[in-house]
Amino acid sequence: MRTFLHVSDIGDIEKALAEAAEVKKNPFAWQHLGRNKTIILIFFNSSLRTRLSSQKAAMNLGMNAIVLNVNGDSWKLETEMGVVMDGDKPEHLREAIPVIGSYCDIIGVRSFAQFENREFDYNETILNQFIRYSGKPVISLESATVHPCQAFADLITIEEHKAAPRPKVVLTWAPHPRALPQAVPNSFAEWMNAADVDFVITHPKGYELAPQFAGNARVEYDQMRAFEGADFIYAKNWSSYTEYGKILSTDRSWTVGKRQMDVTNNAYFMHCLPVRRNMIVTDEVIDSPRSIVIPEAANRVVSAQVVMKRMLEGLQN
Ligand code: AN0
Ligand code: CP
Repeated sequence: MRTFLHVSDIGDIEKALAEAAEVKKNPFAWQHLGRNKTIILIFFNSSLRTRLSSQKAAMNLGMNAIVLNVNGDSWKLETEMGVVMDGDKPEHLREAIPVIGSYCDIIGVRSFAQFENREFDYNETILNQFIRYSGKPVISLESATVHPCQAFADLITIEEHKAAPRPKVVLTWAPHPRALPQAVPNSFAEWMNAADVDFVITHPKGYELAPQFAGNARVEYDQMRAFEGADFIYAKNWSSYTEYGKILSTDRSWTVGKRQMDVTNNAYFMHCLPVRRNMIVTDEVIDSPRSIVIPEAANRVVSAQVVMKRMLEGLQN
């Protein structure tokens, strides 16, 4: 595996889930793969889970992990090509990336959507420069349009908790005071469309996801109808794709509470975290025994470890 952005990068889903179960059961069994290998994790944006779970996954594999916070610890990096660098950024990605590549075997990059230009974001301009100029395998740790480590962990969590062979999974938009990226819902939709689940997306009009991610998923604009009989509720805020980066609604009736959960099939509640309580979800729901947000976050180590393991195996050949 040379890149990890899309569900297609993981290949056969059943095989990936079986490998995840194996890695979870025996996390230290592949330490030989990471011996004398280094991963560099680059963060252009904040993180709690991704930076800790990626480091833990690397350690489980016997790898060294180096973390760089671009906006705190290093030179600020220019990302646009062809600009006169007379601003506040003393170094260009074009040099920084091959330099980083020369110090490591695998690179992970977190670089959120910037919301200035949809084409710049949806072309994954920054991540693609890492892929092109580093010469190393690259993992998206949430880039402009995708968060595949999260979606893979979500799929593992659904697999572990499902009671029916083909559960009903509902992705619901929920209100939030700030404009958030579409990366998490994009990847969740992409992975659920590929998995063996009955997948429904619900959101107010204007929050349609990009077609390449929404695929053929059923979209239901009535949240209560979407929730009927659901086995898993996956809440997330995102800003508009069509009116790019805009907040079109702050309707608090979309906050996931007991009213909506009561029409489900005693559904589990999921969220990638960080979550704003009583905006996205009520205390009552997130504190209930059906909330699986903590095991979901714990599975971030497992998904990251499967991805890194496959990349290390690729380096052996
Ligand atoms: C980010 C987002 O919505 O993409 C990260 C989620 C993993 N969330 C916030 O910025 C609050
Ligand atoms: N879910 C997730 O990626 O969390 P962080 O932003 O804390 O890494």
